[in-house]
Amino acid sequence: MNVEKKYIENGVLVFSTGLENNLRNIRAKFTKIFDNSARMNGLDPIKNDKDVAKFSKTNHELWVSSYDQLRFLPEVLAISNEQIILKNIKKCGIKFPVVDEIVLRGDMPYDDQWRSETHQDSDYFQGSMNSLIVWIPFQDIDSQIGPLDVVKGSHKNGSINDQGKSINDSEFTSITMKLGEALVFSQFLVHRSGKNRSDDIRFSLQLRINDLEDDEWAKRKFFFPKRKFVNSPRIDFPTYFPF
Ligand SMILES: O=C(O)CCC(=O)C(=O)O
Repeated sequence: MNVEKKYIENGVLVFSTGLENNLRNIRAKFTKIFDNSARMNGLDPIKNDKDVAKFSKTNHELWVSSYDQLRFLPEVLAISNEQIILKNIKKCGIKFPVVDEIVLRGDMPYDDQWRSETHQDSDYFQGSMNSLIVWIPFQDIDSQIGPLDVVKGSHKNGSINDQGKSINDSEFTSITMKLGEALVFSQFLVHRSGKNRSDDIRFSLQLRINDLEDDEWAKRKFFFPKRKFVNSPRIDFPTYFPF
């Protein structure tokens, strides 16, 4: 298989998806989700990022409940099946992709508590050796809104555990991006979140991809750390057919 040289060298690859309009529409829908939830709970309408950020402070629990639904929009789930995404993850060595997890982040302006500090994703995946992440922003990513910071070439050392914490700031490259671009990075790449110092929310999608053709992973019986899930809580709620 011909794996893209740049990806092998850097552990990271940026490509254009042509999905700008789709991503713009999805981002507008995020605001609508918060707006619906606010209005259906007797609160003021939510019209823009500023309102969403305020909502996160004034009604945090309700805000989280909406936030948790963003990634389940059919349009978001469908992104993982876009031909342009499949073509580019193939270029990065994935032969038989499965989506291990879909994460949707909404980093509020100046809200640093949810930033991911320096880490590698391999420790959480434990899947195929060629596992990778497709990172897709829902707006431009400039230095103000907080690019993803990566240490190019760091993937070549495999899992480095605690050594990562001693990596110097000067070794990181901040990846600025335009709406419509996607970033692929190896699960072994050392990276961290940038800080959002803009007035806008930094919405981004992370598709975590494993490869069913990896025989090493197959021999580990497609190890899947999240298999051991907890019993989901049960609550009392009204039960009626709504139509
Ligand atoms: O989007 C970010 O700021 C961090 C994402 C990240 O660390 C990850 O996907 O592993």
